[in-house]
Amino acid sequence: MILAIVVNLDFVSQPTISLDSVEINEYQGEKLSSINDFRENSIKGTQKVDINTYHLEVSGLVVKPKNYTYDQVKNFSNYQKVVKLDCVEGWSVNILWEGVLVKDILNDVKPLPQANTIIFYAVDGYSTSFPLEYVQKNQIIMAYKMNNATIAPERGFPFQLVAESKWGYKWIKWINKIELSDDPNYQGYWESRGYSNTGNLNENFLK
Ligand SMILES: Nc1nc2c(c(=O)[nH]1)N[C@H]1C(S)=C(S)[C@@H](COP(=O)(O)O)O[C@H]1N2
Ligand SMILES: [Mo]
Repeated sequence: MILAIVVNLDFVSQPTISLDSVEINEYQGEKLSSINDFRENSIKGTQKVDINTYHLEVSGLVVKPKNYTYDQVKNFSNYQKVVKLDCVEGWSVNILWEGVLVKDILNDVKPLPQANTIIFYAVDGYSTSFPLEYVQKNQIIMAYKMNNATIAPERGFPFQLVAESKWGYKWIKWINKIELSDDPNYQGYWESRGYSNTGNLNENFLK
């Protein structure tokens, strides 16, 4: 009898498990592209990241280098906005992104005064960099959701950078490391193959 009561209480106190939302196609009256409208042209194809062993390393010229789990990254304040990604190949996608601000992560690790460049690395060996100012003066998001749904493995799970005002090759997927550096001439994967380092949308992407 007592046992039955204990089992009952146990049942009542089960925590609520929130399930992931499905993709939406409109946000505040604005039509969104589908997450299937992207073209898959990643340098090594889809990367499968095991979230149980995943860490985001934030290191280099910082006071407190850190390793974050997926949940620890998601625990920073969450932001969402609609931004269009333009690939140099001529296609584009308008997506509702949700994620954390890169500058909130930086406030946690505290860049040293001589840091002037931020380099992002991904599990496929891809990398790209920006002047530190770009992420400090703008609301640059590292996204874990697209159109309300968790980013799919082929789209960059766990994180894709929403590099607004920059060409698609700056929107690094499968991010696993952020490095603060004093080398403004660092060249990422496509940048070292002839693409401009600034990658500004209003400029030619070829150097
Ligand atoms: N890690 C990684 N990130 C990447 C790439 C890549 O090959 N590897 N390709 C870039 C390019 S060229 C574009 S246009 C966008 C497009 O995203 P998609 O590959 O999901 O279409 O991702 C960018 N991020
Ligand atoms: Mo691209």
